[in-house]
Amino acid sequence: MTAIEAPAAEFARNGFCLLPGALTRQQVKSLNDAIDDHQRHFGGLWQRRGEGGRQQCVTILLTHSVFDQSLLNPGVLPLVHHLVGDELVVEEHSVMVRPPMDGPPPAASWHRDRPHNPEHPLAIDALSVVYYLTDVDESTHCFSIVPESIEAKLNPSTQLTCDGSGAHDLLGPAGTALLFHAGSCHAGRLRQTRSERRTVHIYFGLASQPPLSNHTPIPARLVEHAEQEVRGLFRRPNDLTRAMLTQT
Ligand SMILES: O=C(O)CCC(=O)C(=O)O
Repeated sequence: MTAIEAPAAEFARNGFCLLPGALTRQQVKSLNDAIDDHQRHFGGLWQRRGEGGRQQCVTILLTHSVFDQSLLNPGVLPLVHHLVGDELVVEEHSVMVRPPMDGPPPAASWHRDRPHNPEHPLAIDALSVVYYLTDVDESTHCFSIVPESIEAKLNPSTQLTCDGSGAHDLLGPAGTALLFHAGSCHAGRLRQTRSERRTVHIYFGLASQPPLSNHTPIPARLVEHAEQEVRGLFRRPNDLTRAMLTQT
């Protein structure tokens, strides 16, 4: 099996796969340092999103190009391309910080980010890559997902519920990448913990569809990148990116 076949088969079986060691320790450190720096200088750009104190920033690419490696990771991108296909484009990029929690955690909020796409061979409307930038284990907050096969997703008679039954908590050391089908049922599983959890969340989609959102402005250095393959990932910018690039 090639490096792509095993995780691709796992994705087809469960709607997600884990890639341990997708970022080196040095990369994890440089991204965490950049988050510290960003919070010091641009604290107002971190949205407080409730849900147990979740903080999220969608604009870190504008000031900290070190995050480009999360979008262009040669250990992850070929698998994403294999799963999504040639229409692959970047839709969103954000960094999430979940703070330590003193008291009992709120219940998990189970949801599907996107519908299934019957026109795509893997029912993909969007696919997400999450990087753990801190160690995630049974004592920390984690990402949790209900396994669901691509076959089930493509079968119109599948009864789709999303109450968290059968969910798997996805654990792994800092540097782990998690790929998940955005049509799958998932949630942040919060715990009473002394640890902060840091993650990068990326959504990839299809160039033939309208942008998923106007959350993330993509800087000119990526949209106008010297390498055609990289430019291709940003060839269908959202309205926010278009406005930013024409006005600046
Ligand atoms: O990683 C988490 O804590 C949950 C993220 C999530 O559910 C989402 O971004 O849709």
